[in-house]
Amino acid sequence: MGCDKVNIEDFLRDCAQRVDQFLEKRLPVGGPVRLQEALRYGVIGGGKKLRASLLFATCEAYNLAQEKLLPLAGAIEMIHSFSLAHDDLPCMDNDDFRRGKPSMHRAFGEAMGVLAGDALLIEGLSLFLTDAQFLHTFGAAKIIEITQLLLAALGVQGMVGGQVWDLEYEKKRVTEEEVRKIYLAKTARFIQFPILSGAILGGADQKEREILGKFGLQLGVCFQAKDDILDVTEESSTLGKTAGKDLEQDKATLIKVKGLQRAQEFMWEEFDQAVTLLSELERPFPRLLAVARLIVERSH
Ligand code: GRG
Repeated sequence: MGCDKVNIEDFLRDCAQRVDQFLEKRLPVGGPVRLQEALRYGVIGGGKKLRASLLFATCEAYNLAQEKLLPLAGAIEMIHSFSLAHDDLPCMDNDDFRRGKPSMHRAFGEAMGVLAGDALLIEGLSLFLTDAQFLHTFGAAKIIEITQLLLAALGVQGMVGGQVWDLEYEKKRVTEEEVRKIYLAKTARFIQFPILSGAILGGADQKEREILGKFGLQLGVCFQAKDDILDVTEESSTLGKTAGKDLEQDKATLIKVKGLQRAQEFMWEEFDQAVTLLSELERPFPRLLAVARLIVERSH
């Protein structure tokens, strides 16, 4: 299947629409109305839905229909949106804008920013773990395995630990190795998750898991490098969030260590290595490669 730029942009748009439609039906009802509104605000109709698209793209290589994956795709986007709601809080990166609109705590107040984030995480986990059809399709063993992978990607050696380092390294001298350590924990393990969990659900063998796992981490490093590059090269209006924050807060980024041009070269070298890794596999992953390329070529 050809995956040119036009194709892949259509693919991403379709994925985002499908996940949004699913979440419209499946976000929790009951409980405080204001909380329900905050959950919708946090996850529906905004964001690129790149992580859900990585899941669908990987699973396409295993002939797994998107329909069957929606509970996991929705969960991934809810959990991602939770991390953004908390990341924007005044006690974290203190950002007023996200996805072209006021960030969660600016729209709903700080307490709700915390609580809606909590609910997005918990209800996100619940979305796929309590879905009878999903459990029946993939079986308990695979679902326990991907849940363990997800928890590891989010925990002390994953996103939470990475966020702690991100805050600790503000305004400090930092090396390339330290930046890589932060990128891997804060971002890359959760970019790896949709790829590796998709492979597990698809029945990948050991070699495929190993290579897709390495590919996912390298792509995750590229993703964060690109995010940091965009922070200095694009306008807030293009990004939908406040540009130039990394410099303002003196964050530990590759650009701080290497400068813009060498950071860009580094990202492309990492990307080329990731593509080479995939070429070691007999099974082709054209859609995954196309989404990966879009991640490094995107403008927001
Ligand atoms: C308790 C698991 C847990 C986490 C809390 C707040 C926090 C700790 C971690 C923050 C992690 C974070 C926000 C990392 C940055 C990753 C990043 C560059 C996100 C932007 O992703 P895009 O561009 O956003 O895919 P859209 O808006 O398109 O969805």
